Amino acid sequence: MSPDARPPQTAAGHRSSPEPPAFDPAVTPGPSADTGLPFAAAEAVIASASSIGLVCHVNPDPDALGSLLALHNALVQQDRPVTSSFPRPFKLSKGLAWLPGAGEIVHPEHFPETVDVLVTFDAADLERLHEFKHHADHASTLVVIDHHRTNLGFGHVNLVDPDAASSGNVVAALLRHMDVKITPAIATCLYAALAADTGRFSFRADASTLSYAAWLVDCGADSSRVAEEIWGSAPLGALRLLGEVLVRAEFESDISLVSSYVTNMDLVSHGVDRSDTEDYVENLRMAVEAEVACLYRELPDGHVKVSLRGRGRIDLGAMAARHGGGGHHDAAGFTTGSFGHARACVTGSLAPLASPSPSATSPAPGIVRGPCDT
Ligand SMILES: [Mn+2]
Repeated sequence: MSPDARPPQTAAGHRSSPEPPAFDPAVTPGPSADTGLPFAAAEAVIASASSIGLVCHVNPDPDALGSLLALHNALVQQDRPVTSSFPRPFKLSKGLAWLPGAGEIVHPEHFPETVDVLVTFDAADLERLHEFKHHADHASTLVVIDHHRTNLGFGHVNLVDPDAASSGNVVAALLRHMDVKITPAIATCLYAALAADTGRFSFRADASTLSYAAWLVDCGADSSRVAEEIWGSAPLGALRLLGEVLVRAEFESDISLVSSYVTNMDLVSHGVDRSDTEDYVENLRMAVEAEVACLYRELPDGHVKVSLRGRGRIDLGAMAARHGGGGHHDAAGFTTGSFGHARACVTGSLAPLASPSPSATSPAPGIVRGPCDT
């Protein structure tokens, strides 16, 4: 964004204004007109659609749900024919169910068989949409909104920006093109998306991200409630189980891995919903001894979901992709058949990175501590 593109500051840009501040491209990051993304095409197909479906990936996180709800609320505001959903098990954690518009999301069985335009959020590929893959295959126009580097653009119109801090940033840019008034409800959804995908402003937290966050708060985003509901609250059983998971943590120094696990029986014995364990891996990631943190979680069908977190020196997104999953450089995951196989996949992928080079005494790439190259 060139500084020259900054529009004249208006009264609407000040906090004392009763109106939301103008969308300021100088402080609103994410894709802008000069990134070449087809915002005009997305706007046109949405404007002319006879029915619009919005879906995000399975087990929505705050970015998936927040980016979906931001556009959902905007389209409701414009009286557009929109229906929103996400795949089974169709369960939101308590920390997300309060987000504005969440109560209007319909169960997959009530989603129209076909829609004119289907918009997907934060899903790097069709598989992440589960049963909505069918709808994606049959929609007259498929619009893909995402920021995963592994997203190759599976839609007719692809708003995919790997440099965007969250999928919500891409939605914000689209809303700007659509000239949508950013209400407190929309701002809160976009803020939740941004806060989550920056690790609560721990990474990708450059000046433009923080300016964008401030702009959302100016627009009425309830930043305190986002912090309290999503990260500041948990059922006691979930905290007790987290304690057990941390006590179980193992450290394998040769591959610089800290790992632990959650079984279905753990959930039963503590009365915990699976969605309440989504962030456990973030606690493991804090272990300063390890380059990689890994949490294995058993799924109802006995498969195991592997969540990986890193410190910048190993491309976990690429590693997860080799096992049929995906994600970002420092946060990725995949699903596989059993605890034993999951563990073999992870340790087998890390071992070559940890082995000393046969021709040199220097540490192997990927494990060496040094300047982060990401
Ligand atoms: Mn995301």
